[in-house]
Amino acid sequence: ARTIRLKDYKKPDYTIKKTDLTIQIFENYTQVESTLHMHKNPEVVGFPVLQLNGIDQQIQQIQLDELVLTESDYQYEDELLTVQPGKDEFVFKSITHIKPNENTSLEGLYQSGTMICSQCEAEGFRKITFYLDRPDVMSVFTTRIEADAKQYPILLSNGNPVEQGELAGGRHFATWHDPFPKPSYLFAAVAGDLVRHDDVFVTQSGREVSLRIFAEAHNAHKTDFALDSLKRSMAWDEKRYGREYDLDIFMIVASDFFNMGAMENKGLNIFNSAAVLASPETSSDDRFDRIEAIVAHEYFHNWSGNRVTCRDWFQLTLKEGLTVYRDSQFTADTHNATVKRISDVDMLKAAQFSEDAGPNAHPIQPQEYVEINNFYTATVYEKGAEVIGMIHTILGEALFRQGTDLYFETFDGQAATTDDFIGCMEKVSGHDFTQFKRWYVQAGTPNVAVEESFDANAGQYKLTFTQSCRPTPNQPEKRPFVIPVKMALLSEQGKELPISCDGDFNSDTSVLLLKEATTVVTFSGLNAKPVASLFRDFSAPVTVDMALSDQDQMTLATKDSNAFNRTNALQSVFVEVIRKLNADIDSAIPESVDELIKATLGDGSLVDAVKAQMITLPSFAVLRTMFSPINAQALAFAREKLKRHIAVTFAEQWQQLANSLASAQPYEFNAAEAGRRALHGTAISYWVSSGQVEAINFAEALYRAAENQSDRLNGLQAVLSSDDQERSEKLLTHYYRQWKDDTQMVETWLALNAGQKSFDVAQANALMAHEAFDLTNPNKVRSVLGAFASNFEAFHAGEVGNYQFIAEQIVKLDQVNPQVAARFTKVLESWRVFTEDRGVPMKQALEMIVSTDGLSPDVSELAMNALK
Ligand code: B3K
Ligand code: ZN
Repeated sequence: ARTIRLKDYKKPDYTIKKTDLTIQIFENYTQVESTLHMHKNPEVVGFPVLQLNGIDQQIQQIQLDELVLTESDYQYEDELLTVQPGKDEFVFKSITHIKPNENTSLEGLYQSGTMICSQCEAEGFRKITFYLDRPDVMSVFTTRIEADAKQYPILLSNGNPVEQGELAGGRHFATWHDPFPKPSYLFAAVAGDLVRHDDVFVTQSGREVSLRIFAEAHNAHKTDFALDSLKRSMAWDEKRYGREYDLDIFMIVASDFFNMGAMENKGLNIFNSAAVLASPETSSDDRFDRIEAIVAHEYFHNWSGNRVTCRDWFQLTLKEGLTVYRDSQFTADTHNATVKRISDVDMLKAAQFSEDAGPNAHPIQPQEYVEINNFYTATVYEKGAEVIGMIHTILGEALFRQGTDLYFETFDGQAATTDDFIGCMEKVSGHDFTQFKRWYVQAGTPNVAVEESFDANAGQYKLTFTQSCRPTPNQPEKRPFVIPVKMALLSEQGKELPISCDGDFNSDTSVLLLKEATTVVTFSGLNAKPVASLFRDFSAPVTVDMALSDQDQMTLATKDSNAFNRTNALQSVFVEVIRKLNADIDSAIPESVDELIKATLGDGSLVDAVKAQMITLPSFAVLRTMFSPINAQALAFAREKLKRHIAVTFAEQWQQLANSLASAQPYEFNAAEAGRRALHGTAISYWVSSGQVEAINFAEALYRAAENQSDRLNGLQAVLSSDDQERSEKLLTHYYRQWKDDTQMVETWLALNAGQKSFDVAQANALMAHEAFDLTNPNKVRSVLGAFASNFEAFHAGEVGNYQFIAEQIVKLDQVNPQVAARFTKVLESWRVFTEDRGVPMKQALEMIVSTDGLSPDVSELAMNALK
């Protein structure tokens, strides 16, 4: 496999002004006829050969203008078709056959249940037809689809419908035209027997947009929430970013077989059914949250991604970082900004910090890749969004908005770069982002060590910030980052004090900028040592080391007016206790833990959702990024011991909350209600963990009486986390019986099984042999293997044979679906951080993978890097 490098980027020799496709779907194959109106780039001298990408194309005919080429006139090898046009302007035509029903990679055109659908990003279009399959080639598409009218009554593609009609032999056709030039990765086609749900959105300028969601019959009753989320997203983007929708139709199709969450194809989004279908009976609050965010994300791509797209795949974060940032603002505006920030940062720490610390670490703008699909990562997405967020933090809302306005205006209809985006921010603000841009090219999570000192006589408080960043692959040394520190100085009572200092501090935004390896800032006019509340709202994606007195820590954890920082301070106390228990399981649990829980539960100013986030112990996914080496079993025992301590100490309160937070009202999804249920679930979980029989009876009763999925899971998960194996099994059997005909509920059932503390290889094999399982369905695979691998107590603290098992599954899955298989190799990459008892078998499992013949570039790139 070849390595692609950013520094080798070259404009294309040819472009495609117009693309006309005729896709004829037959029983065992599909014929694709493609007519490309091509131009030579005027800057190019002579007549270079034309090389089109194409994978698994069975050539029927190749034509240049009127001339049908014979086999000696073209070459098709190594996924490239080479011809010699010898003209400035010409029409290239190809007729090829492809096999969607044999395409298990779910990239290109493939069969999903009863329908045929497409997934092209990043490089799937070349599996549909020969093309210049790169994002800087933008073309106007007209697509005609022909298929059996009974089997595929619905035929969809991008843009507007222009014609439809009947054909001989029970067949029919539909033609779609998309007036907006787009790269091939945004192409989509769907054929199926689908149920359609309609709605209407009137844009700010008064245009009516027809909204349509399509799903197979078994999923069709769950589309209301997505339609509603879509309308709210459309209104929000107008208000917050001035972005209006451009076509007359916006369509969403739900597919049961999908590699990721969803895809922003122009005017025709295709969604993983798990990321779009919701109902109170079958979707928990978390699921509602996620669906709303993904619908918004894909919709927002219409501007940040489609109208302005990426020049090349090294610019991926240009659209993904920005769009994640936009969807998180949408969620924050719609529900509760603090709750959203806490959960985003939690997810960043869990998924991105570990990536940044591992052998596949890369900057948000990678400099090279073998398989681009491996770079749709937490780094490019979530850290990319943090980088956009830092720009917002530095400039403030007004200038940031001017910058995005300028960006959308200037680059509309173009394929842009991250430099183009930053250039707009510089232009509107006059701020120099040269040094800031290091965030784009340097990998790794910076650490900021902070030291404080107070001079009582002078009334001066001094902070010394020292930043560093550990080496990452190919980057042994880093230059200092620009780090925005949103901050306050607090009195012991938690009151914010006025700031006067000699640092690069903006008093409008309360942001201090660090630019050097070491920055010393002196704050004056203080009568007593203040308590520093630094990196408020997580103003930079860094780790912070600061030794705080117990008293200051308590002030922050109970009184900080910034709820994010208050939560963070409280969680740090838990981490330190777990650290001690990890070193010595018999060490005493300090009283501060009890004081903090008490203070938090008794604080009437906190909303339920934040309370729940505050008192829930840090997940293993977050904890593991803070330990080196990780002794899996010691860490599991340590966390469990702290959990039991809190459970037992406050058993009475948990019982009381379990009762008082119960509600018989019909389900409503909103911030307050979801928050109530989150705190309810947390209380039940602690109560059950206290070991009281009443608690587990309560949880079972809640499960049985539940009329919505959130209550059901609050009860069921508490039972599953108990030691009562028999009861757990009984309830899981009951659940499956009741819901075995509901796709999303079955996926959840698989994940609940694989999420049990006692889950092991024998059970994994049994689950994969179950009628509910299907190796060709990514949701099912993720529900079993994904849930097992992220179940720290079972996977890492359980049998070491788990590593060999997952390696075998990766090798097997790689033959079916390389993209999904590659995701699982990441489970093993952190072998160096574990103590030898786990580290060695993890490494051996990777070696087994690497020694397998015929691996995909997807899996081999990640597995080989992990061993380097
Ligand atoms: N842009 C797609 C992701 C494509 C992944 C290709 N392997 C969905 C999204 O980020 O919105
Ligand atoms: Zn995206």
